[in-house]
Amino acid sequence: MKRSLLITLLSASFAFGADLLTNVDNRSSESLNGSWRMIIDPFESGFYDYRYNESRWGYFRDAEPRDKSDLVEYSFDRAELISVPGDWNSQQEKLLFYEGTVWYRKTFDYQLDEGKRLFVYFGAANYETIVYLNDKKLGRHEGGFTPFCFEITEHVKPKDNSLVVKVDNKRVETAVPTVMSDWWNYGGLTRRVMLIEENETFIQDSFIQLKQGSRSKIEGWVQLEGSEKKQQQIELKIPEEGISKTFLTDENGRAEISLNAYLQRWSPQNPKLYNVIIEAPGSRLENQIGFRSIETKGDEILLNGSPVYLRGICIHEEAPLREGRAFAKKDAEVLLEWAKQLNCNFVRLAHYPHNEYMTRLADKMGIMVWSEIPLYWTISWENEKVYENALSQLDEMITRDKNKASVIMWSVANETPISSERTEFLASLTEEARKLDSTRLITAALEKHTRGSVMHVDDPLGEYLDVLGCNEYEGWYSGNSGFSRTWETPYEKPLVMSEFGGGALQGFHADKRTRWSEQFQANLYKMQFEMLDKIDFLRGTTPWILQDFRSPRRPLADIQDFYNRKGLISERGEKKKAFFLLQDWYEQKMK
Ligand code: GCB
Repeated sequence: MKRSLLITLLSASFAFGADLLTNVDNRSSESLNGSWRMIIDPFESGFYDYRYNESRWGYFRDAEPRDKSDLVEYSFDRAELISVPGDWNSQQEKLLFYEGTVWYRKTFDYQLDEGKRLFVYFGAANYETIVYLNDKKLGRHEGGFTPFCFEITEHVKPKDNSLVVKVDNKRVETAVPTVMSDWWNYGGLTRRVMLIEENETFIQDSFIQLKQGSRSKIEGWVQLEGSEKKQQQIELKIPEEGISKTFLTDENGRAEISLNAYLQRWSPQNPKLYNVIIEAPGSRLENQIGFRSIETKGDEILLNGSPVYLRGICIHEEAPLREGRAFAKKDAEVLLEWAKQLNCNFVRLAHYPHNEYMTRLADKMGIMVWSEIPLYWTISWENEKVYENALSQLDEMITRDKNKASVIMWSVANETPISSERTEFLASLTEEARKLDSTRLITAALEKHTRGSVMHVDDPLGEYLDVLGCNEYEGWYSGNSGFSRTWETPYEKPLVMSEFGGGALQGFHADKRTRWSEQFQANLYKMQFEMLDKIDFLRGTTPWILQDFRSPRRPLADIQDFYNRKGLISERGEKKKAFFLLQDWYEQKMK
C-alpha cells in the first residue's frame, strides 16, 4: 500500500474512536479524575477465555453475583482504589516493575439533554487501551502519550454508568516505542479523563496560525462535525483587535480560513496570546492563540524573521518533587520554572508528546518547544503496522498542539540506526508532518560519524529535515579525546545539539576525575561548552537532562538506584553544580 494513502485509513486501525476533539480546556466538560477501582490482571483473564479467545464474560461486564450461588470471580466494588490520573507503578510498591494489564472502573451519573452529544476523552493511557461503557466496547487505542476520545451519546444513562478501561503496558517489539528505552514504562491512565458535552453540530477542530514566513497572513481551517455541518457560516473573531470575518463550510463541514491581521507577534520576550473566538450556528469555541513565524534560512533559525539561538534543556515527563509520571498543571509549572531559571527560551520534551499543560504553559511563559514522537532506537522499520502506528501518533501530537505558538518543531525520531528502510520510513513521516502542518520546522536526533578528527553530521535523513538534531556524549560514554574534534555537515542547515551530558549523584563531592561526582559532571559541561562554541552551524542546545528520572537500565546501587543521574537537578529537586554552569553559559548567550 502506498504510504500516503495510509493517513486516511488510520482511524480504522489504531484508534477506533471519534475524531479527536482538540482545545478541550475551553470546552464544556466534567472531570472523571479521582478514585477509580482497579484489578491487576497479569494473565488477562478478564479479557481472554481459557482457549485464549476474546471472552464474552470479561471484566468489562462489571458483573456482581446475581444470587448467593452465582459465580463471579472478580468484583470492582471490592477492588482496590487507584488515583486517576497517575501511573500505577508509583502508586503501589508491588506495581513498581509491573508490565501487563490493569483494569480500571469508574461509575458516574450523567443527565444528557435531548439533542446534546457526549464524549469520553483520555489525555493519554500507556500503552494499549480498550474502553467499554456499560458493557459496550467503545474502541481501542494504541500509543502511550497522545489523546483519544469516544462518543458515548447513545450509551450513556442518567444513573450508574460503568466505564471500564483495560490498560496494557506490556512491551512488544512491534510497538512504538519498542522494547528498549531508557525511561520507566509507567503504565495506566496517566493523564486526565473527562466527559465533554457538545451540541449536535459543533466545532470539532480548527487550525489558526500565521503562515510560515509571513508577518500578517493568518491561514488555516475550521472543521464542523454533525448533521448540520455543510454550508454553514462561521465567524472568526479576535475581539482585542476588532477582527471579525465570516467563512463558509464546504460539503465536508470544513471552512478554509485566510485573513490579514497585523498582530503582536508571540516570542519569549513577549508571549502574547490572543483570545480567538469561532462561532458557528449554535456553537462557540474560544482559544488562546499566539502568532509567530518560525523558519530557517541557510543555517539560521528565524523567529519572526530574526535569528535566534535556542537555549534549551531536555525534559522527561517525570514528576518534579514526587515520584512517577507528571500529569498536573503544578508539575508543568515547576518544570518550566526550572527551565526559566536556567535562562532557557526552549525545551525539548523528550521522548514523546508530554501532557497538554506543558504546551499550554509554554505558550503563556514564552518558552519554545521541541515535541517528538517515541520513534526511539530499534524500531521495526519494515513493518507496515508500525508505520501506521507511528503516523497515528504523529497525527495525534500535531492535531492536539498545532495552535500552540510555543511548539516550533516536530521531531520524528531519536537515535535510530541508519538503514534504507529506516530513512524511507522517516522521510515519509516528515512528508506527512508537513502535510498536517506547514507552519513548523521538522527535526530528528540523527546519527553522526567520526572520520579522523572530524565529527560529521551526515545522516541521510538530514536531507528531509529543516533542523538537524544530534546527541553526543563526549566525556561520558567515550573519553575526553572527542572534545578536540571539529564538527561538519554536508547540509546547509542549523544544528541543535539535542543531547549531551553525564551523570552525577547530587550531594556527592569529589575531584573532577571521579565519576558520579558533581565535580565530574560540572567539568564535563565546561568542556562541552568549549567544544560547542566552536561549531559554526550550531543554533541551539538541549543538554540531557533537567532532572534525574527513573530508568530500569540504571541499577547501580547507591548511585543510580534505577535513576538516570544525568539530571541537573535530583529527583528530590536539589540542584547540582552543573545547573549553575549552564545557567551562566546561557546568560552569556543572552547578551
Ligand atoms: C541517549 C538517549 C536518552 C538516554 C541518554 C542516556 O542518547 O536519547 O534517552 O537517556 O542517551 O542517558 O544515555
